[in-house]
Amino acid sequence: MSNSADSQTVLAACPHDCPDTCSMLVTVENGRAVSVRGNPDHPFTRGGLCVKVNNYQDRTYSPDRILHPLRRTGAKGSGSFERIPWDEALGEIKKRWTAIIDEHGPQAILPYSYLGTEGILNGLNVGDAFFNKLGATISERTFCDAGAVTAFVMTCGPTAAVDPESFKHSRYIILWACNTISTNLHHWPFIAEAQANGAKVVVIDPVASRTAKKADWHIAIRPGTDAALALGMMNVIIAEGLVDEDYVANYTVGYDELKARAAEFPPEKVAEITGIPAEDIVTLAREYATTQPSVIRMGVAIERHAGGGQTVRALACLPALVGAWRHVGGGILHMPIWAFPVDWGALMRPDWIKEGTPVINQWRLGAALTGEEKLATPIKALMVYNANPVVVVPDQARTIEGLEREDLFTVVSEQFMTDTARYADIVLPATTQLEQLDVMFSWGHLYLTFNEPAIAPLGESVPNTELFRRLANAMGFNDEYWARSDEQMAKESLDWSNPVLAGISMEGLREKGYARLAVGSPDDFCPHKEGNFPTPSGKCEFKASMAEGGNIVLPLFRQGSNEFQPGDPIDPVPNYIPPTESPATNPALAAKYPLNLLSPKSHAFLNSSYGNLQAQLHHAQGQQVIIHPEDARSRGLNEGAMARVFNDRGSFQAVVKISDDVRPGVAVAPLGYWASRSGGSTVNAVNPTRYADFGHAPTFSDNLVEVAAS
Ligand SMILES: Nc1nc2c(c(=O)[nH]1)N[C@H]1C(S)=C(S)[C@@H](COP(=O)(O)OP(=O)(O)OC[C@H]3O[C@@H](n4cnc5c(=O)[nH]c(N)nc54)[C@H](O)[C@@H]3O)O[C@H]1N2
Ligand SMILES: Nc1nc2c(c(=O)[nH]1)N[C@H]1C(S)=C(S)[C@@H](COP(=O)(O)OP(=O)(O)OC[C@H]3O[C@@H](n4cnc5c(=O)[nH]c(N)nc54)[C@H](O)[C@@H]3O)O[C@H]1N2
Ligand SMILES: [Mo]
Repeated sequence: MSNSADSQTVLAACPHDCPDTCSMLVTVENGRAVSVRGNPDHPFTRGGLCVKVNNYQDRTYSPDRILHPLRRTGAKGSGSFERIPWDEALGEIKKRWTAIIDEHGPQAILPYSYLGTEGILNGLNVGDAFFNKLGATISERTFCDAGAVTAFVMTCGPTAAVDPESFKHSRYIILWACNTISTNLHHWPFIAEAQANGAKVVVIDPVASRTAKKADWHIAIRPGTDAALALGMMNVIIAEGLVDEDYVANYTVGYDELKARAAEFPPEKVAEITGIPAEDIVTLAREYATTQPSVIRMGVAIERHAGGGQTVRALACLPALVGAWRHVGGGILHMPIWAFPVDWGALMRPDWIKEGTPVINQWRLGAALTGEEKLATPIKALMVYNANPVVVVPDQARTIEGLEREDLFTVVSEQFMTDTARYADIVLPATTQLEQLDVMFSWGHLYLTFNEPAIAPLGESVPNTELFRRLANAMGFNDEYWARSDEQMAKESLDWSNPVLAGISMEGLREKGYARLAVGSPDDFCPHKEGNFPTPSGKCEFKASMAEGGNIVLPLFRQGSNEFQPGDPIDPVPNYIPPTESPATNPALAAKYPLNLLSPKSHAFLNSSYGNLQAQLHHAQGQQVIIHPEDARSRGLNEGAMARVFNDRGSFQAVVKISDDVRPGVAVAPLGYWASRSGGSTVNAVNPTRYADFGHAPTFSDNLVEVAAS
């Protein structure tokens, strides 16, 4: 898109790890990006951006950007660096890595990355081929949805399931552990349209979130008890004859087993577990079953406790039981990623992984660096890109302790001097989305989006693709893989033989900025009207055949392996696994630490990104902890006071906010504040590193603390 000689509009895509993947228009004047706005033509973005991204050019041009390679000059963590040329940085990395490989082997090198940018080229898998070639230890990335994905695939198979745009046809919408208005904003207009047409919107959340406040009914559940609620709904649906018998007979397996399990969860018992009155459970079940099309939108937050996997299993069984899949706008929406024909294997090259390469999970970073985790080869070098582990990983104090190790050689590729980058020996400058080319899939809608670079890279910053080309060259790798341009990589990242790309070409995608996958329209997309679930049985599996092998971590999260984890047997029929840390399951712990701490996403940050930028900090202020008036009163805490939030794992300081938006017994400390700006620690100082039941998912919500005046 070009307008005049000195003003152009460039078609871009929001880079963030967010379901919305917005189509953006960047105005460039005389080579400078002066503004960004949402693309009004895009059916999901509809012209709007969010409070995080609507000034994205200020992120790009921030005076705090890292624009040159840096070498540490002060103590680790001090933030003292000097500028060095790229050649010198690469030379030093090569020298240190080579010495470490000679002495300890390549497994002493640990890559660490996530989704700082979500692009297919520069995102999750950008460094995998390089580290596989090097023979480095594998970093298992299960930050987000790894348990839910496993559970969903076990039940319904890898299916896009429901078009989020089809929600305009829904009559009963349950937003379950999902704060749409903060975390999936562009889905809201479709929900609001249904609501305006008479649909009932129900939000199930321990907190009266921004979204809950717009709902017709907010059900304030006790954290981590959602599987009991789903089984209780099934109990009522079965007892009252509201099952779609025909759908169940033709398109599901394991109904008898599910029926027996649901019988264990009568409403009175579920009321005790969940804190929801029994009559509300009955009403919810009846309305959900009989108001078709009914649809459930699960948030990622649903998986963050001991039984997160089984919870998603239970939720994913509900639509088949009531036949919601028969209707456009009926079913359950998880992540439509399965619709995108990305050739992940071609990007990550699992064929280069050497037999027996060790795997370290992201949660275990502190343990791995401090020696608590017993490793055959100790970690001597760490490379972080697309991630800010000091802020986003539990056991924050131990992560920092590990990063402080004098003998650890740390390289960080970043846009900003984050809490993690401060501990680097070498920092490498990364471009922002306005300076790089990428193709985006989405985990919240059915459009591919193209990101055209709007401006040349600032300073000496490079896209991640180029970073790994330079590292490969420094290490003497001369495979074809690194000879490809970004354009060529973009083309080769998609499987063009897949019918969902019918009528789409790379040229067309670039010209328009986005393309809807050829999966039908939001008015007729109804893939499971007659079953057709891509599971081993072809049916919705109430009793999961995949469970027989045990637990799995899918290859996207743990490259090259979708093996079942031996010794990790799981119940093939959805069940309720109580939280590990709750008054009901651990009264002794609850006596010491009575509050269940949640750390949801901040409205103004994107995970840890923007925790340093003024416009967003203005909205989010400092690290806060929100508690119920009764809990504040009994602790003598006043609004605005500083408090210490703590348990045996650690502590952080936060400003007290008192609100009956949270249930008594629940506290909320949003994620994203930087430790270096918050007295040295933030919410992940107190969070557990325990895995949930499926997919090595996190257990952030399964977390007891105490709050005291400080
Ligand atoms: N307590 C608690 N912890 C959590 C969560 C929670 O809810 N509660 N949520 C978890 C979840 S769901 C997630 S997804 C993770 C997110 O964890 P992360 O992915 O680590 O978080 P982000 O802040 O999105 O991105 C990390 C960094 O990537 C950098 N970056 C952006 N683009 C680029 C690029 O192009 N190149 C390079 N080299 N760097 C770039 C950004 O500047 C940023 O500092 O956090 C997890 N941690
Ligand atoms: N503004 C903003 N948007 C984002 C992000 C961001 O950081 N900021 N991050 C992006 C990423 S990586 C992700 S994964 C998504 C996550 O988006 P969501 O899935 O919406 O996740 P959260 O905001 O962590 O939590 C959503 C709601 O779940 C509730 N909750 C917590 N525990 C439980 C529970 O046990 N049961 C129930 N029923 N509810 C519970 C919380 O109170 C919260 O209101 O957001 C994406 N979008
Ligand atoms: Mo996430």
